[in-house]
Amino acid sequence: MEYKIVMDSAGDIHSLPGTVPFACVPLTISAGSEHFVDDAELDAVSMAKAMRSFKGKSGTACPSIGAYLDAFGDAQHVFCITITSGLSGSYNAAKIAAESYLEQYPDRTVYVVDSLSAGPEMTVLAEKIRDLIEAGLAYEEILQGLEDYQKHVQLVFSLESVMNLANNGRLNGTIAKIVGLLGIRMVGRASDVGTLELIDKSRGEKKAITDLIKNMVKLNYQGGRVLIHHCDNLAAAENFKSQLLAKFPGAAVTIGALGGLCAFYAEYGGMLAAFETA
Ligand code: X90
Repeated sequence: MEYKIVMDSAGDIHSLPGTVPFACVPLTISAGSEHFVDDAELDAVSMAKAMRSFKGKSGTACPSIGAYLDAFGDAQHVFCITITSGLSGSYNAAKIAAESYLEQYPDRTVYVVDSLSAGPEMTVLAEKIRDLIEAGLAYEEILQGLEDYQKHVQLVFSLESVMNLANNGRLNGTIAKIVGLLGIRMVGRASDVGTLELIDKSRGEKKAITDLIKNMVKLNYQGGRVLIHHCDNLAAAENFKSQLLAKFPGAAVTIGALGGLCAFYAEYGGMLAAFETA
């Protein structure tokens, strides 16, 4: 086996279509004494629904170094994508796993990619790496192609509640107090250092979608590919998609589901969108 793509479960996919071997390394979510492994069996929507009325302590944990090592398996060249190092220890665990893998197998390579993002942006990075591999490019060209692509992809999101983010220290508490009140949503983006940046406090879903598109355009969206992931909010995702298409008729816009980790933090109704800029 020449290449393998490994990604933590914040990337929202458990398998990757195509010819390149893929493994998803799960994060875990806990609510009181209950533990959820974010694997293909987890029902992210039911979990997010149940979380809305859960009053106890809840949180998440990143994958262990050992879990990454197991996922690397016996691959010659590993590409490993993690959720932003600005919010999680996953990148660090992957880097340590990579060092130990290379100590054991000095002739192999592991390239760990800090996505500086989450969800659909991680998905499109995995797809890009797969496409570069399938195109038969040399290793250095794959790295270059990936680096170029990362400069032209961004993440925006609309969240109905940010309680789980705030309670787990991933977001400034003053934002948390406003979001959710009177239907106010947090419209934001993944910042350049991989943290949550507030862009707009939008009242109602319609306004949130208008604001998402307005901000995508400000960030230099000109009709490139968009991947929308949502937590049981297909109506909003479809609405978002049709408004994008009205403005950018040729755009390739696809819709998918948030995985467990992102559903926990983006919460029920949350929506994340990765988009390619010019
Ligand atoms: O290590 C861990 O336990 C995982 C911690 C993850 C914390 C944040 C996850 C955010 C998921 C929420 C909206 C978009 C975020 C933008 C990323 C910069 C999704």
